[in-house]
Amino acid sequence: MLVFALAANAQKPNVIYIYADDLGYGDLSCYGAEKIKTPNLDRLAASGIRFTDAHCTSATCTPSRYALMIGQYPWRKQGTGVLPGDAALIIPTDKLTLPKLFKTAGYKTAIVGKWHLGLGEAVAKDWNGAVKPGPNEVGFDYSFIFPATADRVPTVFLENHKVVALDANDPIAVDYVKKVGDEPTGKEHPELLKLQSSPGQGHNQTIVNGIGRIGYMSGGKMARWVDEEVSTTFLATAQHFIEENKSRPFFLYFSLTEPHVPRMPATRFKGKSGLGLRGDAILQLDWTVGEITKQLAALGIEKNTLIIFTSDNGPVLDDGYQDEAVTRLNGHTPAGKLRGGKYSAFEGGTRVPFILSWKSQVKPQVSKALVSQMDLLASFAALLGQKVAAGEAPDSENLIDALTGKSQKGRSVLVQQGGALSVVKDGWKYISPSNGPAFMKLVAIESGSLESPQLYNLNEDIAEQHNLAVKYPEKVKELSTILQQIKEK
Ligand code: NG6
Ligand code: CA
Repeated sequence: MLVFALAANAQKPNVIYIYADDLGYGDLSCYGAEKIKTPNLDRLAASGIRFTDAHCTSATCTPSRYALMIGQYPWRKQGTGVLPGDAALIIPTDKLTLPKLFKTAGYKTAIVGKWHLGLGEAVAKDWNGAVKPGPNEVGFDYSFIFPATADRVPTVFLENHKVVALDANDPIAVDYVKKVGDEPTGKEHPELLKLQSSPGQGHNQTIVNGIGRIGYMSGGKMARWVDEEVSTTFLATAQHFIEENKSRPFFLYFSLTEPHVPRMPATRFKGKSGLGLRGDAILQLDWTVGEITKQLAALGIEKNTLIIFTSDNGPVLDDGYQDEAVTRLNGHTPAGKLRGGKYSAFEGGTRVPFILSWKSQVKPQVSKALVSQMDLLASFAALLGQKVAAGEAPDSENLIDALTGKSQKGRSVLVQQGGALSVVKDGWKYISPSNGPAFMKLVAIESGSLESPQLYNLNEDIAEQHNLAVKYPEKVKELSTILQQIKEK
């Protein structure tokens, strides 16, 4: 087996991990989308490797990000589901993390963008002081984040430990149980909204920038973001970090908010895609990636910068707001040929775009290797000659050869987390039996839940149309046993 590692005296690559939020397997033109054009990402893909079987660990955000950070299946730990905006930090501060690995290897590390892994020691916390522990305590030298999701309060940025532009005379209070302050909510005053929430999906508590949010906040009026500026704020901050660190190796976790709800891109993108605000947000995302690659070229560091672009879970259309994602879809297929989407145990939940470009080392190609974002920790450790101590990153596999296109061999086994857990091996996928509705009405996505086992042959049936469980009971037994063994590990 080859194991690609940098020579001791070789120049270390800069690494930029760009994480889209809820972008589907079929949302980019390089992955087959015909109703939307993403030229910057297409160029990135053409310059490197486009993976066709790459996965986030889970069909929602928090667990996927948890696994990326510490190289462990998130379902091994309680409390790794979608977090409210006031949750405490769920990443242990004494564990090896992806940014710590880079730090030990001599990198300057930063996160810019969505965090969604909790902040502070407890739910109750003072947003007006130093909010910690958080990203800086788990390995990032610099952080510029929003705490949870764009649809959750507090709708503010934090730079390192502090809320940006906070006025001491207007302190912030946050509550997810009861209303704080006396501002009108989306529920009480829908006429104040510029984007209506979807019936039955909440998103109707505190109103910020004409949009009802999940959760209540008061104060911090100066500090509240304007949705149309969020993405460009992250871009400018990311570019500043790149500029400042152009002469040494850096690791940037650039965590975008597109196309998660509320989709409210900069005004110049509104109406541009013809697919409603979701499509417009994807155009903004593509433009953002283009701005980064342009900057790298201008600084003369594009050849030795390794860029990974991927997504934290599959796509959803109506995720809480009436933003025309459904009504103006125009035949676009966000999950491509895959069944299901966000929240789902079907492939649409966790199989996501994954592009890796590293011009000085990696030849353009398409790779079918089965890879997980959780594997980046062990893989970068191998590349950089770093040790992973026993007990750290237990589920992360060293796939550096597959990731750099030296081999097409990825993982032999992968567990996927939709609602139910699935296991994939040699192109066979077993979805464990689970209760719960097969169709999630509010978001109009098939959950993949069924009370009996499901078995699909992904090599012949990527759309998971033919449940072969009854036909191949031996296969079901083999895979359910493997899943059980991994769970008990
Ligand atoms: C769901 C929200 C959805 C979105 C999601 C998290 C409701 C009804 N829906 O609970 O709008 O915020 O959580 O998305 O509240 S994620 O990409 O961060 O996982
Ligand atoms: Ca997400």
